[in-house]
Amino acid sequence: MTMQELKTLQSESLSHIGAINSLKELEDARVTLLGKSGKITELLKSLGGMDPETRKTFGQAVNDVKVQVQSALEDKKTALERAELDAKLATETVDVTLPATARPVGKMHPLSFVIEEVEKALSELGFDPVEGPEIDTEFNNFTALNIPDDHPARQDHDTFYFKPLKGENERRLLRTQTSNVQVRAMQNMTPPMRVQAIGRVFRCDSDLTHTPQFHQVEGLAIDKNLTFAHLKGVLQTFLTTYFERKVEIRLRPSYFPFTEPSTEVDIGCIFCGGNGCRVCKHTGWIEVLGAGMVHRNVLANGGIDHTQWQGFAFGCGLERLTMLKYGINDLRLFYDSHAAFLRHFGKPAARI
Ligand code: 2U9
Repeated sequence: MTMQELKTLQSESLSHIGAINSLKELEDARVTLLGKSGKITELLKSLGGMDPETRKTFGQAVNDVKVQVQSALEDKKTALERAELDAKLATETVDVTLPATARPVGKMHPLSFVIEEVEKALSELGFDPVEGPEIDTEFNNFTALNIPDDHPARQDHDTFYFKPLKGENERRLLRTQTSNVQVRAMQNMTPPMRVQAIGRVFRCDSDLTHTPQFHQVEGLAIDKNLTFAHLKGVLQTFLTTYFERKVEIRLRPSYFPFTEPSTEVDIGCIFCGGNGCRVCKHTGWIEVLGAGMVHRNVLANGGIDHTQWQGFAFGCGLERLTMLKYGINDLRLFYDSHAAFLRHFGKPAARI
């Protein structure tokens, strides 16, 4: 090939590459010029048979052509890919003015958000949430709480017992109250302590006002010089925060094996303001929880010296608290899984 012919090959190749409009054509051009048997590759191969002088000048010229063609191919490739992407983006633009598709969003079950409200109210009073198992031993559920062996609450018809496993000498059960959590807390922590336990409890009971599974919150405080007055103050603040209004409280003497003295706590009826209505059965008062000073046997079972420390505790059913605050009049609604119930009483989930 003469120098002139090489110049022609160069200019034709560059103008051909310049006119290419697709990546496929560009690849064809690359193969034709620079592929294994491409025109420029063949020229480079033919250099071997030339005399040294010609090889030097002609070889240099072929190499220049190769470099220019390579660079033209690369520039074209970049330009074509860019054009392809621009075209794709142009067809995929989103019309942000279109109305969004409505997506149904679930609601939070009233019990779930009451659990959050109660946990927050008690945390503000310094009660740290603690957790424990729903299946526990008779000791942690009953014995540690000073509930005697012959106490009716232990009877088979109140408690779900498991068949003992081989080699197990103590029966296990579904906890009947969350107190097993505080028993474990007393054994594992050192006083002073303030803990709250919220969770599911189980009793073999089912009628209009009882379900076999329900939820409780219990609080336990252990400190030096704790008195009934501290308990009353905590309950007054807790109930005021939870109901988000001024509530009156009334303490009536009561009996629980795990507290001494014990009390049942009423709030002034939030529906009639104390004048008497169906909810408060015309008494002006609604019972909301039980409480008392922790029995010395219970402190001892938790490894705590009753001559040094005092404790108070309280417990209440969360379904009842929820019904009172949100005006739900049938306990069974909580567990029926009716979408209409959730639509009405549920809380819209927080948008993320
Ligand atoms: C420990 C020591 C004491 C928790 C308490 C009550 C009173 C109470 C009932 C309310 C309605 C249960 O859901 S309900 O049926 N609870 O009246 N609970 S004092 O006392 C404790 C707990 C743990 C170690």
